[in-house]
Amino acid sequence: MNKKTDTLFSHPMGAVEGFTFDAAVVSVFPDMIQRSVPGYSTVIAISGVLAQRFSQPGTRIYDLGCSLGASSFSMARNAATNCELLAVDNSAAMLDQLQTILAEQELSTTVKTVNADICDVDISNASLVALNYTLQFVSIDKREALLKNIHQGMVDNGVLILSEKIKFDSQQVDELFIDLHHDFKRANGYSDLEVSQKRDAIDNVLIPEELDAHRERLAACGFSRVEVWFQCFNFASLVAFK
Ligand code: GEK
Repeated sequence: MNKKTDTLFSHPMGAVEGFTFDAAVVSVFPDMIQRSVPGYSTVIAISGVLAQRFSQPGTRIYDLGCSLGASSFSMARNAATNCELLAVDNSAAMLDQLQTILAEQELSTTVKTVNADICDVDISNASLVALNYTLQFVSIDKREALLKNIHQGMVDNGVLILSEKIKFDSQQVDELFIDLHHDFKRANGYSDLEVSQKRDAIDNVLIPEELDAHRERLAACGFSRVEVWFQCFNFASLVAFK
């Protein structure tokens, strides 16, 4: 996979524009997400472990907000027989690059790309759905309808993986984890300027919520059980069972 170094925010930008998943971001995306999201590799690898356990033969797996397909490939390589994986993203630039990467893969699971808003996608016959760092980009008022749609499109014993940046009810803890996240980015080679300009760009684009808000919404959408299986600072991953 493309590993060009992310230097998009390394020069002073004056007014920083809102972050979008355009061609410039796509060209550095694997490096950007790896150096910016604590636990990213773990979440990708464990998505495959969860696929091995919970995907069911002859069903669909959805990767909603697939970007360059890291979660898709991890799940596809570990899926039950005759699964079809739908990799959905509304960034045409991401999906163009994903098609190129897909063409180089040999997979026994069929992977189809879908250029659409995840809020408009028809979900059916799904045994496994991944929302790895994507729900955070959907406006809060649309999140419940999306999760209800996912729940109703799942087969019995369907599983949702939900990975998100989160916030905390204690301001002290919230500030500490934001600081530690920024320390993590600096430890991965980002400068103070890059950290601060990226923060400005992502503000109002990525809206984190508290874990309790996720738990309550998932329960309201019909999921019978929700567990946090991973957390590092202000990034967490949950599994929700139909
Ligand atoms: C991974 N899951 O590597 N509809 C469709 N796609 C969307 C929407 C939407 N409404 N909003 C955002 N996206 C991936 C990483 S990245 C996370 C996911 C990050 C897409 C957006 O275009 C981008 O590709 C992805 O969600 C978020 O496992 O960059 O922090």
